[in-house]
Amino acid sequence: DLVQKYGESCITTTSHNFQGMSKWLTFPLGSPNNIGHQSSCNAAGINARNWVFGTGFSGAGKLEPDYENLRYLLLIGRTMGASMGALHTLNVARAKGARVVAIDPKMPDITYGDAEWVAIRPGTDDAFLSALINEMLRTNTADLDFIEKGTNGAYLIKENGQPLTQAEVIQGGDKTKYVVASPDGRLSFRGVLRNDKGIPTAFDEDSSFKADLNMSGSVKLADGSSCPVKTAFVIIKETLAPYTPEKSSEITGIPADMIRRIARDFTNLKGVIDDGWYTSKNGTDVQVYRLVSIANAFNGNIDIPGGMIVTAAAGLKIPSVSQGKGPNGETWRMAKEKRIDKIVYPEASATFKVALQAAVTGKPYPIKGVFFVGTTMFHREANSQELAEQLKKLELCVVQDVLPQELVDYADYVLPATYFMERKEMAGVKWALDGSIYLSDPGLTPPKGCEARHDVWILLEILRRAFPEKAARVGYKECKTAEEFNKYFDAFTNKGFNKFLAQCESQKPGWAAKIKKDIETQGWSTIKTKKYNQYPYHKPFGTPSGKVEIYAFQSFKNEAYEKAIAPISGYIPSPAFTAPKQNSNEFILASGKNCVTCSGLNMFTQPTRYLGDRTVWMNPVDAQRLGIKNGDMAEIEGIDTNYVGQARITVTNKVVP
Ligand SMILES: Nc1nc2c(c(=O)[nH]1)N[C@H]1C(S)=C(S)[C@@H](COP(=O)(O)OP(=O)(O)OC[C@H]3O[C@@H](n4cnc5c(=O)[nH]c(N)nc54)[C@H](O)[C@@H]3O)O[C@H]1N2
Ligand SMILES: Nc1nc2c(c(=O)[nH]1)N[C@H]1C(S)=C(S)[C@@H](COP(=O)(O)OP(=O)(O)OC[C@H]3O[C@@H](n4cnc5c(=O)[nH]c(N)nc54)[C@H](O)[C@@H]3O)O[C@H]1N2
Ligand SMILES: [Mo]
Repeated sequence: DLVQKYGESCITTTSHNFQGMSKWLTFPLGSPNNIGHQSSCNAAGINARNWVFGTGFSGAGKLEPDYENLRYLLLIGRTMGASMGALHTLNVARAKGARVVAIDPKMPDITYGDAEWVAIRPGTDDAFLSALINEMLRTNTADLDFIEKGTNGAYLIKENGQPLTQAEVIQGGDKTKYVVASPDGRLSFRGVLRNDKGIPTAFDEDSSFKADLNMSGSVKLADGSSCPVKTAFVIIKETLAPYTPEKSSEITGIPADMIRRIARDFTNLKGVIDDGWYTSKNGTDVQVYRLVSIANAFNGNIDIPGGMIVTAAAGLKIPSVSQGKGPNGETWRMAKEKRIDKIVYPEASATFKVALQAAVTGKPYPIKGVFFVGTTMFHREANSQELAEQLKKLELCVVQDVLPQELVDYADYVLPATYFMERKEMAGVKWALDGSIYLSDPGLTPPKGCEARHDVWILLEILRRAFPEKAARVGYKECKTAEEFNKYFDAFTNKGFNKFLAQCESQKPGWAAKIKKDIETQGWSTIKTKKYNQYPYHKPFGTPSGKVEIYAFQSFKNEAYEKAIAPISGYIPSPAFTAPKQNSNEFILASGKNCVTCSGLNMFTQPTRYLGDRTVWMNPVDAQRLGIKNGDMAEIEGIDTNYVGQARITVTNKVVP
């Protein structure tokens, strides 16, 4: 009924990491609105990597610290308490003596052991990073060779902030080639070669040309006029110059000597700063993660052992559904609307909030129905009151989960899904150095009489009952039993795997049998071993220049972007919340996860009710001033949200004043 009245796009799906399943409803229906959870998770990191490393290098796990081989790791708003294997990998390096330093407003679990906790005021990480980079320059420990060759630091920038191109310097020159100068004033041009799909394949430059990082002067243009220029490196130096360790200390609360010591250790040990995962919601997180990447580039540790590396991918592809394309080569026309969040936040990977706002306001277009496929929402969104009001406005609210949770109270329909241990899944291994594939076998089958069904089966069956012709877009016909459905769905996995095996076999006879045996005996097989020193030494990144863009050329792809995401900037006071008044009862509530408390992964929530620390931590300095004792209950009100709640207070030095 809703589709008939308002069109396909009024139906939305969202999930925490199950977009791969929820899209089996939205896309064949014709709605573009399969919108993930990223804005509440790692969207800022994705965006920052996109700005510095470009298309193809921004996604989760594509760039990673070389946890196993690093010597020094700086964690900024990252705890490694995540149960995803990375901590175990890091522990290999720690056993060999690697040092770990966590910059965090509260003491993260990892620092209860031999890792160091450096306390920072929330929302000031960009001031810390600016000082770190500045200090590397002052002590002459930045890797200038890498900056000259591997980044766009030597590229000449005009007074309007935009890069000078070859087209401006010579008649008939190339608009996509940038200009560098030698210390004696000779010019050279740097660009990338692209294949017919537009994917960069190699650099187009004179590799023997040594560019001057500190050039500041003027260049004669093709029309005979003279153009004042500076290198990107000079602009970065000037932008970050005000952030001395002393200045940064005032903003961050980290002692100046400690900033100097961290800078020294970071460069001496050729350390790496983690490029994060969950991002604090300070409204400056893109900026912070860009500075993280810039600092890593200044340390010259890109794609080398122990640095920030590009992970290898196995290249397994399982036929699936995408916008207007089915798994068997089917095609159809999608609704004309754009994905709703992309209208409001075009650069962000996914901002589901826009859909819920549209359920209330009807703008940019009305959203009437949501299928929540494996997401708790009340964990995900900070403002529960606002969320509850938005949920009440939905005409159709469907919750598909393996456990009951708060969202269920707002649902018109609650649909029980099976768990990953009950279904077959084959995919590439994420968050790992080497490119591997794994098979997750259905180790369990739902007991007789159990109503739970495979997520995709539920979704396709709903689609079929409403629009059989749309279900046919993905070759789906009624499946009455789990066996019938598995036969339909697992065929895609088998097809993708067989094609993959054939490709491997053609490269190396006997390889297919080995992969099959690996999968059978251990559940996984490594296909591609990580090769170091590739990007950007031989292969370009996905940026306009192909280099690590320490000065973002993508800021100029749209006029509005230039102001929103400057090519380089230092400390920006948090625009996300009202700053607390000094020595008042106002404070910043910083949040995140640890080994026993969690926001994500509801499965852990029931036990954490009893095991986890659910109190608000407060520094003794504040507690004394406010007359609060350890264990007191307090009423807490959001200055910006007006949300009021009760919480028990733990008075502890494990959190900054
Ligand atoms: N046990 C457990 N493991 C999980 C999850 C879970 O819920 N429980 N969830 C999984 C998911 S979805 C994710 S995204 C990953 C996330 O894993 P991580 O990226 O490691 O993130 P968190 O563990 O949330 O840690 C965030 C830290 O940022 C700090 N912080 C808050 N504000 C600021 C600030 O302004 N500056 C600085 N420097 N620090 C700040 C918080 O105090 C907190 O310690 O974990 C995954 N693994
Ligand atoms: N204050 C604060 N808020 C945060 C965070 C924080 O650190 N602090 N972290 C943020 C982060 S990083 C994230 S990722 C979000 C996560 O928040 P949500 O997106 O709400 O994700 P989860 O709480 O992991 O909920 C996942 C749901 O999927 C269900 N599920 C598990 N397996 C399946 C399955 O196979 N099928 C189906 N249909 N359901 C399944 C689980 O039972 C669970 O209810 O929270 C964010 N919110
Ligand atoms: Mo997350």
